[in-house]
Amino acid sequence: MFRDDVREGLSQAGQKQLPCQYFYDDVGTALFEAITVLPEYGLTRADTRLIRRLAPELTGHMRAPVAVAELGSGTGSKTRRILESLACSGPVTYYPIDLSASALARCAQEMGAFADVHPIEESYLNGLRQAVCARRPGQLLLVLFLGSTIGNFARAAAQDFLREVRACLMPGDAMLLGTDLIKPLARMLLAYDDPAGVTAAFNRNLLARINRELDGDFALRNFAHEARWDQHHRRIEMHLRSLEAQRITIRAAGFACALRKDETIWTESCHKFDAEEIREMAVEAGFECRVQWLDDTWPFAESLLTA
Ligand code: AVJ
Repeated sequence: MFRDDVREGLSQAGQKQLPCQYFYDDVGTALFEAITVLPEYGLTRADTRLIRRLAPELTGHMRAPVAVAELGSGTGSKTRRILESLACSGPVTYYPIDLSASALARCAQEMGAFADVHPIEESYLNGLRQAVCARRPGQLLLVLFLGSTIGNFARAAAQDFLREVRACLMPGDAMLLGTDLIKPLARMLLAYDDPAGVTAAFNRNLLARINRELDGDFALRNFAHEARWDQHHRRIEMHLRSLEAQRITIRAAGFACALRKDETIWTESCHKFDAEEIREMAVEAGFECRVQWLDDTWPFAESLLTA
C-alpha cells in the first residue's frame, strides 16, 4: 500500500528507497510514454521492432487455440501484432493483467477487435493464476512479459519469478520474455538521464505524487535526478539526491524524515542482461529456450521459453 511503502522506504536506516511501481500514476504514465519516444531511449522501439518480426513466426510455435496472458499489459499497444497473428489460425482469448484500471479499460477497447478480452486488475502472479484457471480445455497458454520489466527485479528475484511462472504452466505452454541487453555504458546512462530531462521529471514525479496523495512537503527543486551504473550487479540505478540537508513531513502517513546533503533516495533498478544469461535462467526455471530474436540497432532480446 502506497502510504505504508513510502513510510517504510524513507525510514530505512541505510539507503532510503521508494518502490518503482509508484511511478505510474496518470502523470507518471504520461511521462513514461514520452520517455519511450526519446531518441536516447531505444528500448521500446527495439521491443516493437522484434515483436513485428516474431509475430508471424509465433503460430509456428503455438498451435491454436491459444490464450494469451500479458503481465503488466498497460494499454497493450505492442501486443496487437501478436494477437492479430495468432488470430489467423483460430480464436484467441486475451488476459491483460495490470494494476491500472484505466490502462486495462483502454486495452480492452483497443484489443477487442483481435481477441476475446478478459482484463484482470491484479499483480502479475495472482493475475496469471486467474488466467490459468480461466483457460478452456485444449487451449495453450502464451505468457507475455515484454519491455524488460523483468529488469526491475533483482537477479535472484527474477530467477524465482521465472520459476513461479513455469510452475503455473503446462507442457506446450510458453512465455515470451523481453529483456534489455548490456550495451556501451554511455548509451545506457543517456537512456536514463536524457538531455531533455524527461526521465528526471519522471523520477521527481514520484515525490510530487507523495505530495499530491499523501500530503507531503517535498520541494522538488531540492532534489537532483541521478542515473548510475552498478557494474557488480549489472544494473542502472535511478536516485534522487538531496541538494541540502532537509526535513520532509508526510502528513497522511504521520511521518517525517531528515535527509542529509547529498543523501539519496533510490527509486529504481533496471538490470541489464546478456542473451546467454537469459537462456541459462530459462533452463534453471524449468523452461527450454526455443528461440531468441535479437535487435541489431539497440541490443535487446525477445526469448520464447517453452514449458
Ligand atoms: C518499464 C521498467 C522497462 O527499466 O527502462 C524507463 C522504466 N525507468 N526510464 C526501464 C524506465 C526509467 C523501464 N521499464
